[in-house]
Amino acid sequence: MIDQKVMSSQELMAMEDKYGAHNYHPLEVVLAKGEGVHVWDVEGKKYYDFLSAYSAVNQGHCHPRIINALKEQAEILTLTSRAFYNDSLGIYEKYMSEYFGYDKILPINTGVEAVETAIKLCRKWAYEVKGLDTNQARIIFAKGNFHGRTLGAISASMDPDARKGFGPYVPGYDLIDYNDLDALARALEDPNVAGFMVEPIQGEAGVYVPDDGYLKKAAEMCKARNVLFIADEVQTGIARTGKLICCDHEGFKPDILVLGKALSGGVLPVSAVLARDEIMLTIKPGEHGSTFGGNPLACKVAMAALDVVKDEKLAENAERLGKIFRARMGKLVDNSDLLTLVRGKGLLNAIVINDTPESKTAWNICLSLRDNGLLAKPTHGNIIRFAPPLVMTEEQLNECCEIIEKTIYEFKVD
Ligand code: IF1
Repeated sequence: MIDQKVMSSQELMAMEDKYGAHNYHPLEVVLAKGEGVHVWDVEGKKYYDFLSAYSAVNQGHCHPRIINALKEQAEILTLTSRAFYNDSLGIYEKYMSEYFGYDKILPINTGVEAVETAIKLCRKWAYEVKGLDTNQARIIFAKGNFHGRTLGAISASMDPDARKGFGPYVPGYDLIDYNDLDALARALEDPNVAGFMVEPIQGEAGVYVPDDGYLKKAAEMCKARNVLFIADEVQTGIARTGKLICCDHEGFKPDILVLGKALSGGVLPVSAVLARDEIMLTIKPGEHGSTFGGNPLACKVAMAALDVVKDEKLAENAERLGKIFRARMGKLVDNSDLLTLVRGKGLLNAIVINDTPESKTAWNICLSLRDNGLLAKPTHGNIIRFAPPLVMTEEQLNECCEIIEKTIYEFKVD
């Protein structure tokens, strides 16, 4: 066993570089502890976490109620596989069905597995209920999407980094412009279209918020064509945007709802697909699953994580603090040549830097933010995403705004 206490950040980063695959380029900070809205690095420096593990830690780091649920269940039963029943799964499924208002849930692990599940479910429904000919089903995706890293997900991607060198890709996909109802109408003319999968806000694309009413209208257009509207709420779901799920802002329910990340408060990979019986019951025993999906530990952790969301009114807090944050960042945009705009919903926000996507400006601003005690990460070159844990107080948010303002005002472009 290596004694971690004597290792510096530099040594730990060098170790990752030498022994780990180079599929990431992290910001240079080595985290060793988290609590609520804060994380600490190996040297003991404290930071505000403005990424929240890409919105998996909405409930804050190491939330005591979630960690208690983890500890309690970990000593009793962790995994049985789905070869047998277990005493937590049914309780969790009922809880999820009532919490989100769907007939059924299919429990799985990572976000992208839930995305894959939704795609398979949509195809199965297309053949068994909609009545399409074998292998003819098509699914529409929006350009700029991010749905994960499997072949099924990257086949829908246009991002060369995510895609290039990994072909051949999964067929049966159509891509249309995001936030473009005319493009959707044209794509829906193909009678073989079975589903439209979309993020209610495109996270990776740079927190791109569509026009008010776009999602609801898109869902109505799908319904009129007997096409399933599939919402990938892996990032936008679980209170992040100021409502339980982002589609709630427009008061409609997707046919298939895909959830992940904060379903466990960032404690374990827990994801889920929710749908009504007509869709969910098209998948029969043996046709889909995973060893860990629906394990008792995940079930107990997820229920605790969702209890926290309700009891601590995290959606309401995200809605309220998000407005304060955007108002304050809006003023900063007006007063600084370095920024062009702020956008977002709830506590999923981004600022756009007044520079080319190829420039290092956003990255360098994130390094300065880090030095000033706040961690955020650029996305798509010149955009910085701001997504703190939703347990933040107004006082803490104001302190964070001061850090961001100070950093921007003092920043010198190379
Ligand atoms: C990485 C981004 C966030 C997602 C949506 C499915 C998944 C994700 C809408 C898959 C995952 C992640 C994964 C992470 C980077 C990240 C990300 F920057 F790429 F866009 F969050 F903003 N649907 N998003 O956002 O979920 O299988 O990862 O659990 O390092 O790839 P997963």
